Amino acid sequence: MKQRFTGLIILLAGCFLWSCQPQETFSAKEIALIPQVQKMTLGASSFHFSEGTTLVVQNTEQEGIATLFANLFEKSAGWKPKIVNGGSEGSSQLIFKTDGNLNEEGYTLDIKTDKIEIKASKPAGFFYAIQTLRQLLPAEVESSQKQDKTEWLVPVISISDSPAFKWRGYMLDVSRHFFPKEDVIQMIDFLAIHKINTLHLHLLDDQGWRIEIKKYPKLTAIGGWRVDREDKPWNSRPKQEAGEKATNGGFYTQEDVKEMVAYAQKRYINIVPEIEMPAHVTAALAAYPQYSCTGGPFTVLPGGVWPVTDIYCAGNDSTFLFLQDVLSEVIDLFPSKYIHIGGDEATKTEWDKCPKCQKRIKTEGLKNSGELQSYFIKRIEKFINSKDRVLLGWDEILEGGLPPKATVMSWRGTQGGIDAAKQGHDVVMTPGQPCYFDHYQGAKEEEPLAIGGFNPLNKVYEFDPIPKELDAEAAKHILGAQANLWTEYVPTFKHAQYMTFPRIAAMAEALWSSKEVKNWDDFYRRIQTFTKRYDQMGINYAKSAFKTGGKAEEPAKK
Ligand code: TNX
Repeated sequence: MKQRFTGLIILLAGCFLWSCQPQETFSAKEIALIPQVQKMTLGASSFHFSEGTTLVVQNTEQEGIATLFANLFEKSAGWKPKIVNGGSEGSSQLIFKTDGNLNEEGYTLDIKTDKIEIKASKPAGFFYAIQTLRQLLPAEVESSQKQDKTEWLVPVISISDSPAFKWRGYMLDVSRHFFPKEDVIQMIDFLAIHKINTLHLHLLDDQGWRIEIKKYPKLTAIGGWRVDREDKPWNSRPKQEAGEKATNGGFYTQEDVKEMVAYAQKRYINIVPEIEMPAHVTAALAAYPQYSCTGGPFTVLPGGVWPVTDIYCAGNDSTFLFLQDVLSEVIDLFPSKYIHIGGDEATKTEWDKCPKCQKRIKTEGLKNSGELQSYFIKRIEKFINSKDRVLLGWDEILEGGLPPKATVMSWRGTQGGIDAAKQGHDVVMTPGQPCYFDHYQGAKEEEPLAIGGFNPLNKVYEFDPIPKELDAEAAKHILGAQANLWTEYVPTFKHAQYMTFPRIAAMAEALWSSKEVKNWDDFYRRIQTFTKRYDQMGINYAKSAFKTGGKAEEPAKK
């Protein structure tokens, strides 16, 4: 009897200890990391995050990363792990250790039952280790409400990881529809968990100028606003009439920009500003018509325009002085090495008629207005280079000869990228198929109105940024790729999320994970688990991908 009693006590004590220190073992199926990591070995048992866990860092950069991680627990767990800078080793610790042998953005993550060690050579690597760790925690960690029933466990696991491509981008068009600072900041959060490291902001177009330029206040006072024709289809919106008030729009103040840039930097995301030229600039010309060939007048367009003929005058030196002033302010605001100058879709009807442009063609010994565009971009490149930055432009900048140090963004298929890489220029691949996220992702009849096209989840996943036409040497010039969300048909931020997720997860894996670890069926399993995180984060993702196995049928042609 006594023996039985002792046995019962031991059993109860055991249960008690068990409930204090859960030792759950994870199965491989429960793990859903996106993008997939390079190498992982899953062990038995788990590490338990609790109020007593400390994050041990060595410097202020690591401290910044640790703080973001600790903050995750604040709302969902109701407590925060402590952070110590330079503390000694003890139990229940997450330890940051610098390891100079690891490459730029790479890291290792080693989870044991009593401690976690992360190693990286640079802060970005630590940030990515933390994103992986975050994805190993229960999805509830992302919740803004207290989760009383959740045990904060992560599996015993050993991971080593680094990205395949260094440009892992996403472009948001904030001109066709304006998304205020708060939306951009939220998007930065959503992108960061996917290890996306570049946010390209398309800051102006015919339908709106979105960045405050102190020297030219009319750019936003006039160029930032258009008449509201949101009730009409994009391509049949009548222009502003005399006396009509422009009420639709908005812009970022320079303070907003600083805030967005700093927020992104803390999440290892570089914001690349795009200042379009010489076309897609009606919003600028509405404010300063003197920089056009005709002198205007112009109004900010409430909808589509084709072809784009109202462009900057290339014969007028004051146009270049204006653009240099604008670029100077932009360069002061954005630390990005790359400054995007657009360069796409300029129809040169006005240049062909303009005496100043014709004079420029003669004096510069150019053949035609095609070469005049090349002159324009090369002249701007000189200025950008003088500020120690690199010019980036859409693939039209190849026409008439590339500026000597330019990087090319290939959007009209892959040919521009192939040609530029063969000429020894760096390239970012954004071919319409499958990188344009304004295209449909499911059967047309079941999706919100989109611009056209068809880029379902599996096509994005299968994307290889390196075109087969390139040999190993030229392939080195492919920096990576980018998903582009043009917003003619995307009027709200909720809708922007719908077009972006889950496709950005597929793009993130196409850019981070090596071919050896990529596997569509496995990704498709993981993304379905991963969306639990989206739910907790409040991301409005397209569920349509899951109705069709991610491989929706081509929408019926009407
Ligand atoms: C082409 S991509 C454009 C944009 C449109 C987009 C719509 C590029 C450089 N120019 O102006 O918004 O197509 O898909």
